[in-house]
Amino acid sequence: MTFFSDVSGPIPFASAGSDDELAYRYYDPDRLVAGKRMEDHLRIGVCYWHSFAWPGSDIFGHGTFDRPWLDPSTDPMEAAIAKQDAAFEFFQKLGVRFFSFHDVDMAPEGATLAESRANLDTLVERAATKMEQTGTKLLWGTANLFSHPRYAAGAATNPDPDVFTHAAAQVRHMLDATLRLGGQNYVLWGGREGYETLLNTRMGHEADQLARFLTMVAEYKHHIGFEGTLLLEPKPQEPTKHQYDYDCATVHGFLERYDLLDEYKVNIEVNHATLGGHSFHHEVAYAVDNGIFGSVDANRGDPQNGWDTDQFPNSVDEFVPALYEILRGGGFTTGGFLFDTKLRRQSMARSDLFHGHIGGIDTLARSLLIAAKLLEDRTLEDLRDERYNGWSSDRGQAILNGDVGLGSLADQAVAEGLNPSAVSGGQERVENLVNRAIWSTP
Ligand code: XLS
Ligand code: NI
Ligand code: NI
Repeated sequence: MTFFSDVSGPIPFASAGSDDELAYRYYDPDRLVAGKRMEDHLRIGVCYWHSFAWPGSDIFGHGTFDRPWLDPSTDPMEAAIAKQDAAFEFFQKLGVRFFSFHDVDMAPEGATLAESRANLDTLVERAATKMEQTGTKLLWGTANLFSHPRYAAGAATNPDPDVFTHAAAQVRHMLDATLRLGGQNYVLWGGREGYETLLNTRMGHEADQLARFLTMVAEYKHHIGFEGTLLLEPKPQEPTKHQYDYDCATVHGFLERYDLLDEYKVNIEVNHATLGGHSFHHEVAYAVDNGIFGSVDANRGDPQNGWDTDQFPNSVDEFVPALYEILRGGGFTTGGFLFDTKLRRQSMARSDLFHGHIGGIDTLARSLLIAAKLLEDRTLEDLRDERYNGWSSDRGQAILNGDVGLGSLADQAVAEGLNPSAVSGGQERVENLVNRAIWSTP
């Protein structure tokens, strides 16, 4: 059965002047950017959950979307098969290489863990065939440890070790499934790993539990020979009032504390960065500079409200600086840009899924071109080099290498009558340089 018959696909690349709405203006997979194909830079993926498993419901209202595969009167396995067909038809027509899913997005939960496992195995085998036929790849797999009521008080951080054990079963199975499908990463987003009130919470105990869980996951990964990257996805809150994986710096500190830095990197979501009071640029720069950058969930929030609206990215201004840091760090290895994006509830037509993705992908493609130019021209690097130049002096090196202590350094300052003058940070100038690169890149 065909679900997107209005769109023939694959979505073509058209020139910037074309008025075809179902075409890319900047995303040209084979175009070389800084010596690498655009497709290999961006590694675009579509998410199964918001795009195919969600009917457009919100906390005040029912689903609005035209998604025949979600018809509740259909047998759950048949519905899951139709959903998979719709998803793969969409991936192919959109012309992107990757996708991601949670266990429960792909297959219905059974009455027992064994039944859920059997359902998932059936759908995973079917996905494997489709992936082979279409050349689609799995960017990452993950387990949903937040929707079922048993996880209301957390999965790994639940006060009940039986819930921890249930979560372990789900993750073991999804790691097996991710390995089976040649997944490039495995993600853990701890939506309920946090607290609603500290009055009933042992925070230290929960941190130890989480660390044990993550250690077990890493050991199991090696045990089965999964070579993908394990990724934690920071988010400050929502659905819990406070999530332990608050932001990149918090996750980094946690990994260091529990000796897990070699095993995990981060999956940064744009809208989670802004929810945490940071910019996306900040989170990426932090991760790159601290060697934990892994992958990105590309979406955006709405500045007018404070939650995870997961809208399709449409701001080149927001993505250029982040893409710049990603390129500066050498680009993605196993990661990519996953469209963890939701249509608005009023965007009911199936074709809206294409419009959302096409606009978002073009935003990334154009941002990539601009960021690559900024890096190539050394616009920011020259400026930064100059700004930190003093640190290559004898004094700078002696400080950094630990050759000098506070006392002798202070003695030098006094003996020299040191009185350094302040230098302009030139923020407006550098902002103009970035804007000029944005405006002048065709
Ligand atoms: C929710 C998260 C979630 C993860 C996958 O806010 O973004 O969608 O990416 O569990
Ligand atoms: Ni996400
Ligand atoms: Ni999110």
